[in-house]
Amino acid sequence: MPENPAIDNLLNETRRFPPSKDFAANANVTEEAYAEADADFEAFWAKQARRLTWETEPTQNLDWSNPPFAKWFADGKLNAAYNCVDRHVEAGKGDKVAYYFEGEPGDTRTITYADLKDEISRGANALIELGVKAGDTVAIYMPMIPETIFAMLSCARIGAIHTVVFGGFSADALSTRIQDCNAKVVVTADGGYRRGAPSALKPAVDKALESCPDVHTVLVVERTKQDTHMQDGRDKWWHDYVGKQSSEHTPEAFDAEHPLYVMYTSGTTGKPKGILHTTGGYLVGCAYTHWALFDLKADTDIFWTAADVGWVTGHSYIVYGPLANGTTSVMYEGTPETPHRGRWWEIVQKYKVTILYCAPTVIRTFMKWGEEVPARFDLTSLRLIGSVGEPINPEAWIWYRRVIGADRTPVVDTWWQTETGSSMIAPLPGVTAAKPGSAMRAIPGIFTDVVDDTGKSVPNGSGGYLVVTKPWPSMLRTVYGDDQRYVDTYWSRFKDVYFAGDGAKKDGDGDVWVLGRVDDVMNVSGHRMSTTEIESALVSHVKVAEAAVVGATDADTGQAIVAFVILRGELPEEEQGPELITELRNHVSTQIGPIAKPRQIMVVQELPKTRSGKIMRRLLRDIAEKREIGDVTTLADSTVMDLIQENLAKST
Ligand code: 6R9
Repeated sequence: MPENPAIDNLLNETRRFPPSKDFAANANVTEEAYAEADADFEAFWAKQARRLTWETEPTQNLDWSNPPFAKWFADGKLNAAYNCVDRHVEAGKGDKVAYYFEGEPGDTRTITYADLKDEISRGANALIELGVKAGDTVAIYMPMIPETIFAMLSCARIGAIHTVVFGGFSADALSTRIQDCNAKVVVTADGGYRRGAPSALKPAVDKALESCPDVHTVLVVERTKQDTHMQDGRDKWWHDYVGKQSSEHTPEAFDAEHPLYVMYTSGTTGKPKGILHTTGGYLVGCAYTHWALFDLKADTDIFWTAADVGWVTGHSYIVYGPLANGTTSVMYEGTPETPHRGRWWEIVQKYKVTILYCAPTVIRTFMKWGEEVPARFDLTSLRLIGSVGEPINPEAWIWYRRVIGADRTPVVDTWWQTETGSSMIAPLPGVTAAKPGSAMRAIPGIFTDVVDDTGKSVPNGSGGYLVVTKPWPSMLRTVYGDDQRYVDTYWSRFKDVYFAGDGAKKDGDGDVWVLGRVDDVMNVSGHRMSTTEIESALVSHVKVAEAAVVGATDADTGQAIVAFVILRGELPEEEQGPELITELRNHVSTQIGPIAKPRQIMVVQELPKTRSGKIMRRLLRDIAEKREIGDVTTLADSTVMDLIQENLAKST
């Protein structure tokens, strides 16, 4: 169980925030939805499937004949891009804005649904000309610009599987992912804008492709116009190659279970898992939750998910959910403090954003910057604000509602994962009297529980492991190319239920308080990283013999990476100073990406291990969080902890 002494204080939280009468009276979803879904959850989801336009309407709902491999709506056929774009144009909404794009340097673009249809038709034609076929994979390594979305939907349109690799990841991370999913085409850009300056992407692609001989084409979007090396015969400018294509393309319908995308996420071992989502069920999950949890009024709302498209939150709530629902969204390229700390609030004011969805880590940053910053802007357009990525602590929740939501808007804290595809546990904005810090309860059609070590449901007031007890449409279908890993990771810990890897508590009312990961996956600013991945990077440095990494509670980033390293014996004292620590931090950054840079690295002589050789990270976390050391009885050598502490006392 995750040890989290703060949780008992959390559970004493007594503040309640019901929706206003007005909000409740006009809400999309009422309390009856729970009972309706409980009575027949398959019928409930079959009804939600009617939100989409099917070329062949499904007559089947859930096929669970081969658990844990689910099929949903399997005899239905549809095209995801048609559902996101063409059908809105056909319904006379071609002039409706799909995205207001705001570049970091202040450049803007307005993209209508008709524009989107032309762009993705050209993209589809380009991919076809390059020989990409339904079922092939295309890797997308991009900044936050509209072409990222065009590329994703161009793939979806022809039934190709996209895999978007977060632009902050390193060349190594990119090449591993390209190899794992066997992509032969990569879409990238010269660079993007980050903190007021162009930041190159293409060099990382060039480096990654040194170990990916199967990639025959790289399409390069021109964004920053910086000097860019183009390899003859392999690299093509997007504006030349895609730009010359016809904007006519008729989308073909695919089976509901046709793969839509793979998104890589950290696992407990170093190798990332390729989470596979398929077309019909995934889109149903995104469309329903986007409509229900954000109380979406497609005709009037201006929706903004302030997250990267390279995170699942971007896939589901910048791209697929909002577009399936015909929404107008804002897309912002850069960081919140460029060129000033009020940039987000300026954007809310400028576009009259009505719904904002972001992560607790950035809310905590805004708290640090002070409420006088948002106070300078008109935020009265906001009517609902959401949170995702990690547990939101009550102070941040209250601040978010009071300062950003004018003490008026519902705050919708949504628990979900790359694997779940769409939101699972959240308040219903027009129904729930929300508690700050709790994601509340499973939404209609989703069934979760908190269980003990033996898989038994715990009583209210107790903690345990968070599980999902019934299949759901947007669930992952497998780990790409590794069915066994899918079974082992998610369906083997407990019988017949999905193991989410999170610890949680039920309060006295049965509402859920998510505590965080129970495995060795850390959550830093909403990004998941495995301890093993970072340890491998550290150990790959010539001066490091061994490394152990833990996530320590951090007021800003949720968790922060703290590393313990054992140096190689031959290193003289004078070479073990601050320069070495900086060198190691930078090394991790180039190996994995800046987000993986440890906050702190401590040099130690020994690491605490069990008899079977497993590092006991729990104990290192005690040190990192400056707590009394917990139980050491399962250590192979119980004096190791004393040694580490003596060692650290000397060096600080
Ligand atoms: C969407 C997303 C999933 C992990 C998940 C949990 C944590 C996400 C949360 C939350 C508490 C919330 N998490 N939302 N914890 N409250 N509202 O974040 O996907 O990147 O796969 O991470 O994030 O630990 O298991 P992903």
